[in-house]
Amino acid sequence: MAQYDPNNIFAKILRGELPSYKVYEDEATFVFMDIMPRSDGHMLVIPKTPCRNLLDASAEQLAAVMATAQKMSHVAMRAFDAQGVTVQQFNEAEGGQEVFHLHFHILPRRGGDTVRPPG
Ligand code: IU
Repeated sequence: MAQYDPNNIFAKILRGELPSYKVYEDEATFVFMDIMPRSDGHMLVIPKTPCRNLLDASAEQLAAVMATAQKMSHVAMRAFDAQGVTVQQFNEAEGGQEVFHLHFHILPRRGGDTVRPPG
């Protein structure tokens, strides 16, 4: 597996070098709106520390990111008026990953909708 690239887009967002629409942050995680939403209210949850994907994540990073993913699922239900939530995560290009900083997609769902495919 390739090394973590500190100049990936999400690392630049974390450093404030690129703008993002921030939803939430705590000491270990950061949440922002996906720039190409695949459902209304599509959010991305990322750790603040370097991590390429699930394959190199530490137990601490996973615990923090999953706790925030649960919080954001409640946000999706309440603030984005969802009736359900899809959580997605991709690893390496062959697994569908495009940005190589660990992230979980939080996709608010409503009756009869379809999540648009990535890309
Ligand atoms: P993936 O899980 O690596 O396939 O998805 C990357 C996501 O990052 C994708 O949904 C993009 O729309 C999103 N994104 C973004 O929110 N802001 C950006 O500047 C870039 C990608 I580049």
